[in-house]
Amino acid sequence: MVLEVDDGKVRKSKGDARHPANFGKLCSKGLTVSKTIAAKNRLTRYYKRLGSQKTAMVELSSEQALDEISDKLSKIRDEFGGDSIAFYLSGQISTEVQYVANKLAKGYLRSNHVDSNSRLCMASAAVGYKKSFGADAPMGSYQDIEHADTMLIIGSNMADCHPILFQRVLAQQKKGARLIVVDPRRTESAKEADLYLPIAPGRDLSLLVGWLRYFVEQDVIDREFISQSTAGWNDWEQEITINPEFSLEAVAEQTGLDAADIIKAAEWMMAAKGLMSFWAMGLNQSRRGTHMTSAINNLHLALGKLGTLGNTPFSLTGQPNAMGGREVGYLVNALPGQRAVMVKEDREFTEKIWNVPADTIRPEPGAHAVNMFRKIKSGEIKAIWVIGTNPIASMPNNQEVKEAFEHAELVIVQDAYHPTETAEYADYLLPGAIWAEAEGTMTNSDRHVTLMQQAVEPPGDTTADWKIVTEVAQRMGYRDAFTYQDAESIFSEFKQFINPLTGWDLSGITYKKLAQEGAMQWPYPEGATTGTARRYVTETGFQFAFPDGKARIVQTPLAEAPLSVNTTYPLVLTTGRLPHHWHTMTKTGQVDALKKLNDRPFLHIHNLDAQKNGIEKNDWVSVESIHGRAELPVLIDDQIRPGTCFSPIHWNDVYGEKLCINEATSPEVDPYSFQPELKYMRVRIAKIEAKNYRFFKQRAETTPMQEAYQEGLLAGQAASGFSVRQKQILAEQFMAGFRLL
Ligand SMILES: Nc1nc2c(c(=O)[nH]1)N[C@H]1C(S)=C(S)[C@@H](COP(=O)(O)OP(=O)(O)OC[C@H]3O[C@@H](n4cnc5c(=O)[nH]c(N)nc54)[C@H](O)[C@@H]3O)O[C@H]1N2
Ligand SMILES: Nc1nc2c(c(=O)[nH]1)N[C@H]1C(S)=C(S)[C@@H](COP(=O)(O)OP(=O)(O)OC[C@H]3O[C@@H](n4cnc5c(=O)[nH]c(N)nc54)[C@H](O)[C@@H]3O)O[C@H]1N2
Ligand SMILES: [Mo]
Repeated sequence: MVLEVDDGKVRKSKGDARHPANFGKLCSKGLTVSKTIAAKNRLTRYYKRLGSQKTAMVELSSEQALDEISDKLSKIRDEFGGDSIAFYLSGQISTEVQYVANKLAKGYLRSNHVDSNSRLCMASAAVGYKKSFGADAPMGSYQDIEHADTMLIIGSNMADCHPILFQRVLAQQKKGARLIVVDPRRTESAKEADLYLPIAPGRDLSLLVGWLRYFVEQDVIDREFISQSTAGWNDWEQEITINPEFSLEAVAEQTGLDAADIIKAAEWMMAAKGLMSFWAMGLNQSRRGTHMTSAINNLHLALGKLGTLGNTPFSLTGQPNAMGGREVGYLVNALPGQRAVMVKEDREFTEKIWNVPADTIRPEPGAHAVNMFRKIKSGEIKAIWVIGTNPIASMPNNQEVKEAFEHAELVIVQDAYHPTETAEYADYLLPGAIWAEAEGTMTNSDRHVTLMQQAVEPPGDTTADWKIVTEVAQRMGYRDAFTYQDAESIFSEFKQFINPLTGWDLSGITYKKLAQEGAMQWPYPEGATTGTARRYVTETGFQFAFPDGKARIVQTPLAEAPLSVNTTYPLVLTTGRLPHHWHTMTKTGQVDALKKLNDRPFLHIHNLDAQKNGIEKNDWVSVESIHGRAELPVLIDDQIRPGTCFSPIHWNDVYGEKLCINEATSPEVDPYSFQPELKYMRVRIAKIEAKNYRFFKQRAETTPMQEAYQEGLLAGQAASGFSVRQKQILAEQFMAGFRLL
């Protein structure tokens, strides 16, 4: 993104034409970023709470806050051990702060309780990749889109959640590529599909394995590739061909899809010269999430459609820097450079760079997010430091998380905006500078590292997030290990973690080159002149990140089925995003244009389910699971599967009691990735008395913003590969919003 700065303020944002992800195009959230940087709700001072949780907070100086926090953390460390301190981090903060927080915890406090909101997001894809290819992160690139002739989007609403990338998909479709979309809702992505499969929620694994069996039956397996470059095929082939669960009839029955459509999609994939598969939360946020990634990888391996132009499985990363976090190792089992705490050599390697004695790093993984909050509740973990995420709103079954925070001895929340749901529970609130106000790097879905340059001064007392963490670490007695001149010195230390097995290598990347040349794609070894678009491909063939160089055909049985609906809980609740808001809306909730474009929360239900429950337009309903209940206005139409309901995740406690859908979601986790099943919960609904919430008050004077928004949106559209229909939708949405302004 390029920011136009005038008089110390960001006036306008535009895309960076050089950037290989967007080539200069921005979505509505990017176009209005000047509003969120200067929003009235920025947290600009340090605060502490004198009384119990939810009472008023008082301002204090940064020095005093940092001294007090360091004292309190040191006392807890000395009395209960460093592993009574936990960190909950985010894919929305820089690689540099992720790195220093992880180093402080695992290397100095000897606590492996470092997890992040990536546990709710990318954990299943990350583990799935490791199981298939030996290492995390996609092997292909965005640029494969321009070479694909068949694209599968399964469990992602790319049109709304990766809108700029979706424009590239649509542009390729215009050139003749076929698009298959699998989603229980007829989303904006589904509407563009050449083949739309309205799957029953939670059943994608049947479909994916069913397709694999069909490939076997049609005799299109790339036997040469399988025998040279993979291991484990024969057993799985045998199992899927004899197991009746994977017959076409059984798969059609399980998924609620037409057998003819299942076959049509398979035929298109078989015939493809370039096959790209995209997936996101519709698959990851499931108790079978890891298996789903493996199953998609299996399809590509079986057909030998990977590692060449336009052929790759490609998991879409949600947050701006979740990939950086995965590289840094900000999950409970990981260490920098795609290493693991369980592996002795990895610990030794890390201990050397961190300059700590042998056996400092503990070999057992810490507690993953859901368990971390449970351990806080039980008192095993005493202190938690949250940076750049809002778990009271975004964790499943959030009542449990609230109880955890109530039990904690010390809650530190480092955020850039206020209020947030989580800040209500903080003992200390620390103001982090956001990306435009401090230097740092982020890595995107396709392994491009981008430098965030400082464009404006951070407001008030806000400080770079990494600086806050290192200031506390220094005060806790680790001065030598945490004295960094600037963000780049952290990056330089991180670069030493080159991993020859996985190919993770940033050694050729410097801040200077990033500033001069733009984003750089890893693996990018020292001396290289370009990045690596396709991993695991060598002159002599494929070299996956296992010692024998072979990819693994991972068996993905249908165990761990989601619980079927019953008479008490007859509907399946799924959750997700709207195009114009970002998560818990600390940013987008401040931008008038966006507020008007998506103006209220809702529970989306099918006409038939509305009828069955005596619910009509403008009614409010309670949506209730065994865990809890939310209360929402309804949206009724035929664009969702009967039996399934959907709620966006954006409106939470700050906007009103019982709006938070995570009061009702499931804390069940995938057994390999420990990612919660946020896309599937059995619920019942009932009409309740309508509430008269005014979600967004209308405002009078917004003219300059209207203009900027209109200008930006239209410029974005003009430059894009939108279809005529897509443009119409946007224009209508925009006009609807514009009229309200
Ligand atoms: N506008 C906007 N864009 C965003 C974000 C945002 O907050 N707002 N957040 C970013 C982040 S962090 C992320 S992780 C990504 C998420 O990007 P996506 O994963 O694309 O978004 P979601 O809306 O969470 O879910 C995607 C789709 O999964 C479908 N789904 C639900 N259950 C199932 C199922 O069982 N099977 C299948 N096949 N589909 C199912 C839902 O109907 C939904 O359309 O978006 C990123 N981009
Ligand atoms: N039911 C349900 N729940 C979900 C999901 C779902 O699909 N369904 N999706 C899950 C997924 S994929 C994700 S990624 C999570 C997202 O959930 P969260 O991470 O909790 O959501 P955000 O609103 O993005 O929270 C980011 C916080 O960081 C603050 N912040 C922003 N920039 C900075 C910065 O530079 N520094 C600091 N210190 N703070 C900053 C923001 O103000 C905000 O409070 O939600 C998860 N929860
Ligand atoms: Mo995410």
